[in-house]
Amino acid sequence: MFSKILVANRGEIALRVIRASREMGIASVAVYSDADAHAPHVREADEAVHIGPPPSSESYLRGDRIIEAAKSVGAQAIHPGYGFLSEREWFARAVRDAGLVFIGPPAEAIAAMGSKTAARQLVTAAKVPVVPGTTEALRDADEAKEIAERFGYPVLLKAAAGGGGKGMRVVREPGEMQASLDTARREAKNAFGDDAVYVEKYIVGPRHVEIQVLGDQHGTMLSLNERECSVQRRHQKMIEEAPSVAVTPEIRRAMGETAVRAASAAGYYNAGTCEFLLDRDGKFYFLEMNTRLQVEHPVTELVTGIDIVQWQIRIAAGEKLPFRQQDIVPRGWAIECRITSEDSANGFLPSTGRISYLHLPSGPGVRWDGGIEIGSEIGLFYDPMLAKLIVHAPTREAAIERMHRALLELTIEGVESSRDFHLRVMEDADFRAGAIEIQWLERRLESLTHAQPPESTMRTAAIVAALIADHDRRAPRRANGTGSAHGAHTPTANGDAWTRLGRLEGLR
Ligand code: MV4
Repeated sequence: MFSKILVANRGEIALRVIRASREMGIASVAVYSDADAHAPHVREADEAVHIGPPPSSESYLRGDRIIEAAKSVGAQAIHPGYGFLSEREWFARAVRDAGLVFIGPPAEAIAAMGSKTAARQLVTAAKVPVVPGTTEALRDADEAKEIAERFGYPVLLKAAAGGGGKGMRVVREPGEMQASLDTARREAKNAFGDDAVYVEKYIVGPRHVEIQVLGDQHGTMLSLNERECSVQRRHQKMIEEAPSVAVTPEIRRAMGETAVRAASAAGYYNAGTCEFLLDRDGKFYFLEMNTRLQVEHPVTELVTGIDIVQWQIRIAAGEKLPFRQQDIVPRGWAIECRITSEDSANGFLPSTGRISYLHLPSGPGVRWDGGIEIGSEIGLFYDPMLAKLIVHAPTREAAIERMHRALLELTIEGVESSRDFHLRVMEDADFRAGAIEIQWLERRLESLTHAQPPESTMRTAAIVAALIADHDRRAPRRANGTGSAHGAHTPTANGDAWTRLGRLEGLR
């Protein structure tokens, strides 16, 4: 086993890896930019190395400096977290070439899944269902129309080099084809430097369900079951849960076996995720594989009881997985809310400032994976995700109530956050019924952000208003002559606010 690893990331995920290492008796080394000199991950690690100025292109994306840092402190392995260098084939290769271990999949597997069309071809050969479509880049609009006739409209034009929804265009009839193809090509060229576009049948109203896989270097590849990730906005996930209300035991088994086949076809090991679209008839289609640890891994950890990050480290060190597929027994329900410094009342505009007050939720079944503390400066250099609030409970209903309760306990001052947005979702009838698909949030955004404050805040406001009125009746402000018309009451023995709050129960 390693004695020291370097964590090539920042924020909550750096802390997550540092915690895993410490529990395993492994020393951790943080890296940091000038903007993060006082960040929690720097303090919590056993050592820290400065790697450059605030822009990530000059710090957290500088693979050369990070590898140099690892060598200088005698670390044997590098954990990339997510984002930044986590899915760069060249970095995984450079780490290996420097005589260090990349805590993740082999560079070849990152490459195999990196091109969406190449991945489609690879997994199709392994009998993995993909959305009906082509794998070859389109020549022109006439060819696209010919193919669309075969699958039937609507179809979706996608960037071959793509991912993340860039260069995607829905085409509903042949007359739109030329203009949509031109737009998709232009977007693809801008985003990926490659204007190759291909065509798929457009799946209407699907869910985004993904399978966590975990494989060792000795031929064991396991499915850790699904996560439901349909609550997303502009391809940014906001809420994830495990399991999914739409996944039956039959779908779970079939989807899990499919994900294992897809990963195995790429020569994969370590942790990875296969994304699927699940349609209304229970049919699923492989979309792409994410060759990294994902933000939402904690929901899987909570329902399976498996520490994915610790196993990533053990697998990288060459250990064998000691469990088999039948040992994976999910328990209860987990939900994660991504707490971002975004102003949901103003189009999710990024909010900046200094965290001036922070009260964290706790209690039964509550996990806080955060990267902030009082005094943290939230700027625009990095991702707006401040923390993840994750809950676990026996049932979905109990998990929603628990998340709602935990969000009520959470106070963040100094920047706007997505806390109120999440409260509203937990109070939403569609969400509570599990009636969600990938377009749900964007259709509901108006009512979830621009209406009144969340139900729970309105109740609290009503209680506070009643308390003030009650207080005014008891202690009229005689000094300025604006005392209550009711005049003074005799103070009661139990006149404290909490007792009075109890008597105002009717307002709840
Ligand atoms: C699709 C689709 C419907 N039909 N493909 C979006 C990002 C990229 N990874 C794939 N995406 C989609 N591909 C077909 N044939 C709908 C989406 C899609 C989506 C997928 C997952 C999560 C959120 C999404 C939001 C909009 C569209």
